Amino acid sequence: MKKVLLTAIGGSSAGTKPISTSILSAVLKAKGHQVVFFDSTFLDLGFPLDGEIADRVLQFKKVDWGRHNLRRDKTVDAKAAFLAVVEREKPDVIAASAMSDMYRHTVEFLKLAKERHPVPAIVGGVHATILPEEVIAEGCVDALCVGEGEEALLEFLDSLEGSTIRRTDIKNLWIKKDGQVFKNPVRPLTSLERLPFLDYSIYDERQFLRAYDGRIIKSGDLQDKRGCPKKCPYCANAILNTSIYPGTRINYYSPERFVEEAKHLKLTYHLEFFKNFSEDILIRPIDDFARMAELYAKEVAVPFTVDTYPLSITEEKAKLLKKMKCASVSVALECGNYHYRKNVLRRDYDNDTFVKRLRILQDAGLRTSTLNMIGLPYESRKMIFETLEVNRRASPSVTCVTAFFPFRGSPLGDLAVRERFVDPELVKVRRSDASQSILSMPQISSDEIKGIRRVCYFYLNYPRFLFPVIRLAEPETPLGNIVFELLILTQRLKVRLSPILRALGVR
Ligand code: B12
Ligand code: SF4
Repeated sequence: MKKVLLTAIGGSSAGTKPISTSILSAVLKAKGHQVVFFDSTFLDLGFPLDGEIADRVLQFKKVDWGRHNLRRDKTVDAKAAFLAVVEREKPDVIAASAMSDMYRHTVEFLKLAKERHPVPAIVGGVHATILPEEVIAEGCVDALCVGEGEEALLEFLDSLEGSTIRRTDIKNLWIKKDGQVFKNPVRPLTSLERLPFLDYSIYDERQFLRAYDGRIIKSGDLQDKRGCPKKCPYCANAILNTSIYPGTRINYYSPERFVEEAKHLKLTYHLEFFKNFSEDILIRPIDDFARMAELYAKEVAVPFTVDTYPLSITEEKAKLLKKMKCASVSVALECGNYHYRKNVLRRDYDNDTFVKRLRILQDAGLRTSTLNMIGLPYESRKMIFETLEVNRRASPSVTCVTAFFPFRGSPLGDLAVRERFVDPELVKVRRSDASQSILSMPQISSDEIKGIRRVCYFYLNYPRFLFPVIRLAEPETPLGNIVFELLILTQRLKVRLSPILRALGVR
């Protein structure tokens, strides 16, 4: 039996229990290991939480984060808190999970831990999977995991004798030993049916509190499958589906197993909501999906949000989602310019199709939200407005607009660097931030992208004749700030002013 310090350092999504740490904890405990968890979400690492960024631009209905203590605790030194855990618990191994945004913080913390308590450290998650050469080069990293980690981590623990790593041939792992790096191949996909249920017991109670439609609700995070067959060049799946798991990395839970787990989580943690992290819930073949919907409606019936791909939407599946009590479906448009979307983003559906498919969900009584990126490589102001225009037509309940971030290793991220739209060193040290771009391109500056993002709520919801006024609020100049504040004020008073605004054509 080993004591494992599992970490999630540098995350920004309050109200989320990542599937990675939930499943790794469950798997470790099922084999008799002891798990201590360190999560930095509510500690201050110098960047805002996702909800705070969304608030700046009226992305969602406002919620009172402070009332539920969903804010960072600025009175605690995050690094000291981490070291206190390390020194108190004296783990046999540190197992760190990191996406790219989290990676820099994770390494900083691991370095500190290693100075005080030199035990093996293993890193996994999407960053180590995509950029293993970079990760293994860190002095504080002894091993890393490429792809799925359940079995690999267990084998790694079994191979430890004190601080000595005995085996160097564990599939999915790159292991450093005596100055040499052993790079092992990736094993076949995990058999999901054999996994234990997700372990939420490691999380702070605040990680159960999700903001949804202006309310804070007790929510769980789960998946009915892993992976997506597509290879959009800005997404990790472009790499996962080619160099890591050639072919299609898509792995389904059976309807029975998925529903059994959802029911268990609902009852154990008294949940009233779920976020289903499936990348496309509707890709499941119809018979299987119908079976899952029937069972879920009967046994669980907890509302949930989920994502899908526009072309996966059919009337039959939309009705089944409604039957499952699905609360909201997010559908990515990404860019409103058809040629760019098809040829660069490799997403081939025209704007009419997108609007029609969204309408199918809306007609089935489902709340919809669209996902969009702005400031994409080569994108112009005109193209950004095409994106806003398609959203105006589609009229989702929520339009999420995110500034494109060039994640390293993704084909589009690497292209942005090659084209010199961004300094390669900057990409290494900056986090993605939905409200601002780090790209500066000849046709549009990062300030202009940031400005459009700041006022896009108004471009999406106010009549076109007000666009020149809205444009004045884009730059963060004294005049821009005054106009922006006035627009915000208008919005806050919208309920009261709604009869007048309606007369002016404001939605
Ligand atoms: C669910 C999800 C989220 C959730 C939960 C995040 C999380 N930490 O799991 C939420 C909504 C919070 C989220 C937020 C964001 N996400 Co997200 N998300 C996903 C998604 C769709 C599925 C991840 C998942 O749960 N997979 C299932 C689990 C089981 O797999 P896993 O996490 O990879 O973990 C396995 C292995 O990696 C490994 N492993 C993981 N950790 C460890 C640790 C050790 C020690 C070992 C041995 C193994 C190991 O074992 C695990 C089990 O097999 C992925 C898509 C994808 N293809 O991965 C994007 C993805 C991870 N997200 C991405 C992005 C960009 C974001 C955001 C920045 C979006 C935004 N602009 O707001 C934010 C960042 C938030 C933050 N910094 O905290 C990118 C990350 C790219 C990158 N290079 O980092 C991805 C890859 C999608 C994409 N577009 O490419 N996301
Ligand atoms: S459809 Fe979504 S999850 Fe699938 S590859 Fe494209 S961006 Fe990634």
